[in-house]
Amino acid sequence: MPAPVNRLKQALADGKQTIGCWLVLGDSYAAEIAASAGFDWCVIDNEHAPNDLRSTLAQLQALSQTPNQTPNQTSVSAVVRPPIGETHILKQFLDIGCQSFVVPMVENAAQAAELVRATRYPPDGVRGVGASTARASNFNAHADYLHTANDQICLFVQVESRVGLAALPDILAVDGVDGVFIGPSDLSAALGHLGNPHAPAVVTAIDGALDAIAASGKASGIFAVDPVDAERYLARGVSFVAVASDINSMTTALRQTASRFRQ
Ligand code: 3PY
Ligand code: MG
Repeated sequence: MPAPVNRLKQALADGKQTIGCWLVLGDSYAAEIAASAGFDWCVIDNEHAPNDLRSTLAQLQALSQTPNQTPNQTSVSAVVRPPIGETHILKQFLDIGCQSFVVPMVENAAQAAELVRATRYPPDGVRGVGASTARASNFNAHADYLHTANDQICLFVQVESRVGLAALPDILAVDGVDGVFIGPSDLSAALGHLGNPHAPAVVTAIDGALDAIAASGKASGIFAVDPVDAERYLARGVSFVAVASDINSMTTALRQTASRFRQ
């Protein structure tokens, strides 16, 4: 049996637009709730959330076992954001069964190419071989895993700095990079507008980057939990839009309820 088909990679290659939820509570109960809500994917965030390998594993298990609210009741696609794009860190996430990644702070083509190699077995890459004892191969039940795993990797690199923006054309040319994800928070800080991703200069930079990604034929992604932003990016054709986060949904709902009944 081959490696599981990566439905997110397939959807993006088919030019579909997808929506997802960012998981920052670091909790498999919350992941289960998000998984059933009807998103195409959930990102388990190890950069800005209290996650580690074990909490990520628990969330991957929750996501894979929860049918979503779409008509065909498939499970949601799981994506991991590592804290940083290091080969040994990606290796661990790969072995616990993650096939899709959003890697923060990628600033040049060499770094992007290194990430492609980190996520592929030789001869295409440098991924260490230990899948026979790993969840990734369903504990060796996927007998053809080693020879099919490379084809099912979906890799987004994040561009969210001045240097990264300048290198965007080179990054987009890297074979094996499926898409580029824009981080509005870090990008606004890099452009001198810390905390203000709606500053005109930031919006112009984001729109220019999204145009360049679209022209390359690769998938574009962005974090946009403000619904007005999300609608704008979806209308622009962005293919991987984070329209929610578990913490944002929880804080918004709880604060609204508390304030309504306190009056
Ligand atoms: C950013 O906005 O900087 C991000 O990385 C989105 O999570
Ligand atoms: Mg960021």
